[in-house]
Amino acid sequence: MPKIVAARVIVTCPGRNFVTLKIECDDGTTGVGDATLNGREMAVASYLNDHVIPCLIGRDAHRIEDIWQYLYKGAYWRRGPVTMTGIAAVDMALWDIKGKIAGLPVYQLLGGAAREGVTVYCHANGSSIDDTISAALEYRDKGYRAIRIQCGVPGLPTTYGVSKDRHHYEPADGDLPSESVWSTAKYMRVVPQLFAAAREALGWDIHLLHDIHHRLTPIEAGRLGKDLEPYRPFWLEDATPAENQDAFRLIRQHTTAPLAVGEIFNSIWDCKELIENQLIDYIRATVVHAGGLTHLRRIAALADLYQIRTGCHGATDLSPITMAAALHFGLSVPNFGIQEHMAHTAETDAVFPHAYTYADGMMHPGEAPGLGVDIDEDLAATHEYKRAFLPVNRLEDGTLWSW
Ligand code: CS2
Ligand code: MG
Repeated sequence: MPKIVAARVIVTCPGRNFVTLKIECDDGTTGVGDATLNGREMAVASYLNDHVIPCLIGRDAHRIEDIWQYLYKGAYWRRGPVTMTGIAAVDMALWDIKGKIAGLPVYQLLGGAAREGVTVYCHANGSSIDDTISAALEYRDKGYRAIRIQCGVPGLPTTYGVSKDRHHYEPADGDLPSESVWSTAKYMRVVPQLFAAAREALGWDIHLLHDIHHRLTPIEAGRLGKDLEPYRPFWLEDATPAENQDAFRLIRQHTTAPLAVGEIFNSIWDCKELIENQLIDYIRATVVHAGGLTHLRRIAALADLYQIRTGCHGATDLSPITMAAALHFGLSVPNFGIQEHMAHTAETDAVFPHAYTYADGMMHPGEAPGLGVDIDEDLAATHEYKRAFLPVNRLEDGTLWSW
């Protein structure tokens, strides 16, 4: 059996922070896992270094499920983003090791390919509707069949999802949280105009997605869903904060616009009611924040009973290791919906050499044994950690609001 003999946490910042766990076995096999939690990176690094790694040494790396249960139940203080991101990193690294020893890409261990490739969606954004549409046309010409559209809101200096450099959107932008201003009324006026312009320019064969990013109340989300129905959105994401899962019942009563939620969920308990009551259409929980491949498969299996499909989070603050693991998952899971793909920068890709590829609106994890991704530790060491926070958001009267 491959015995775990060492594990280390690598923090690097090729333009943005990433936390990586590397596990080593007595036969020399290594595995990597993403442990990045945007804006709280060092909490996970400490959780792994101080509370997880000491418990891994000497264990059988093949016993993925037993180690998962040990780290979940053994912590006593169950769940939460830091704990579940730490467990996810261990889980990804152990699946990587198992695949390497078996000489198989991880998707083969998960049941083999259930489709030819993983359909992905990209992000088109702009400070104006015209800018957003021209970005979307560029992505369509690159073969994307699904495009998320986000535009600036007239009267607001900045807004979520609109980046300064058009292609790489990095929300963690300051040594302390920056502050942005929000107006639901101004936002609700511009989004239907954005969708009308997008349908005009792109036609009906492109899926259009939109991220509300937790900012509406349930009834406002119902209103926006109704306003957008004529434009057939593929999904409205994070329509309202989801701590109260039952709130989605209110949205459902007013609109048939498909709903996606879950990028900030860290366990099946965050979405059990949403799934069992069919209050959503896509579950966005992701490998790195929801306990790894082992737990994400459980969430997907429950969702499948209710005809809910996966739509995993895939922003640039999830490292290429998560991208790789998500593609192995997305290639094999029966109720796959769509995978988010925000391309990393060349600087990041250099630190994380990987086998996954993009072509014609789809991605594939490749055939390399394991996850097909690694970390160049020498290069990683040249990019020092730089504290960065996600912004906070306030209404125009100063009320603290969801970012
Ligand atoms: C967004 C993310 O990609 C998305 O759907 O919600 O960009 C999110 O804002 C970041 O991952 C937060 O770190
Ligand atoms: Mg989102």
